[in-house]
Amino acid sequence: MLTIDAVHLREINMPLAFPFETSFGLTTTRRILLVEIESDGLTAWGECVAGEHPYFSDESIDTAWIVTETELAPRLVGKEVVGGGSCPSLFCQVRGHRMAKAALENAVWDLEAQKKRVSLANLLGGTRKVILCGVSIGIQPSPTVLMEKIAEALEAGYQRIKLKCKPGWDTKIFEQVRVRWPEIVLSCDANSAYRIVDFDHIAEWDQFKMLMIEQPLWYDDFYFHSMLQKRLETAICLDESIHNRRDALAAIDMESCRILNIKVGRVGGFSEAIAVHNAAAERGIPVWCGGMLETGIGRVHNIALSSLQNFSLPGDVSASARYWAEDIIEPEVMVSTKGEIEVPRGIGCGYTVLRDRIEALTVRRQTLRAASRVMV
Ligand code: OSB
Ligand code: MG
Repeated sequence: MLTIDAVHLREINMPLAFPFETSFGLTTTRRILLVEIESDGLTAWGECVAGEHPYFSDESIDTAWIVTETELAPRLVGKEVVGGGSCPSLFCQVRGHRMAKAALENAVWDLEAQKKRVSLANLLGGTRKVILCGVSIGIQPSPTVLMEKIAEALEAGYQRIKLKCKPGWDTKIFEQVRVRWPEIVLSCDANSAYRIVDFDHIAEWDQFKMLMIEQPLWYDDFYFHSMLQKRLETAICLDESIHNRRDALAAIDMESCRILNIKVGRVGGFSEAIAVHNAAAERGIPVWCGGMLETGIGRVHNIALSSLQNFSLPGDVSASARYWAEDIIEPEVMVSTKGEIEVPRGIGCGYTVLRDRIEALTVRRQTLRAASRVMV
């Protein structure tokens, strides 16, 4: 059993090493909610992947902060829990707010791994020794800059290139990339930038033999994706639409997609991420681990998750240096020249969290402690 003695919330501000542009906007600096949970002298961290604005999902760092402070952390402090798997039932009265829930749940899994003296990957049921890495390349100021970014990533060894796209930054770009690199594993991610009138336009992309087209239509849609999938040779991959195992089952059953992107924050924590993974595995649907421009804390949790067997396609989990001048963990996440990250075998998440660096980046904080402990 784990006794949850305290939950600490903090917001850190960190500039990205390179601005990141998607069809829904440009990110240059990240405001990030970190949670730290104390239990019997052990401590573990979690990262909330909600953005500054509710553009990717309906959560933002500010909604996550208030829900964590007023609803979620009070359901955890002072409790005795078996482990990370206990969190969904503690939190289930609160609807939605999955990214806020995931930050806490994932930290509890990390605590459980430390307590049992096993690696987090092991505790989650992971068997892979290395994970397969791709990159997600944002919309760039010009095609020339994009081509340089792709060349760099390929030279570094990344196994798959994903291009962010939107109307006006799509067919012509894919064409140029394919002329220069006819054979690379290529995909694109529209973050919901297209509509039914664009079906013919999207169908033209079959010629580029991409591994997948990620979330081309509405962020909450299954039905029209299934209509589009019928028109395409290329697989559709859903990201935004999938919030839980039932969504995955519906999407697979309706043939809305042939591949799933799993983001642990988007589905509310490791328990649901494993459930989505297993549902997909049982139905022969490959999955890969998405990214949300995480710091090292969220990144190492993504590495542990990606060690599950059905994460058979390269994910968006890449080296720390692609995001940060200095990460907040040690060592930084490194990718081999084969485009792989080694799954740490050490106890817990297998990396050291750099508290001093986090301290220097902190702009607000809050501690919730079990009432009975405050009095002694
Ligand atoms: O749709 O996968 C996405 C980043 C922020 C929000 C949504 C997405 C992304 C990425 C970047 O594609 C993935 C990463 O490198 O962390
Ligand atoms: Mg995506």
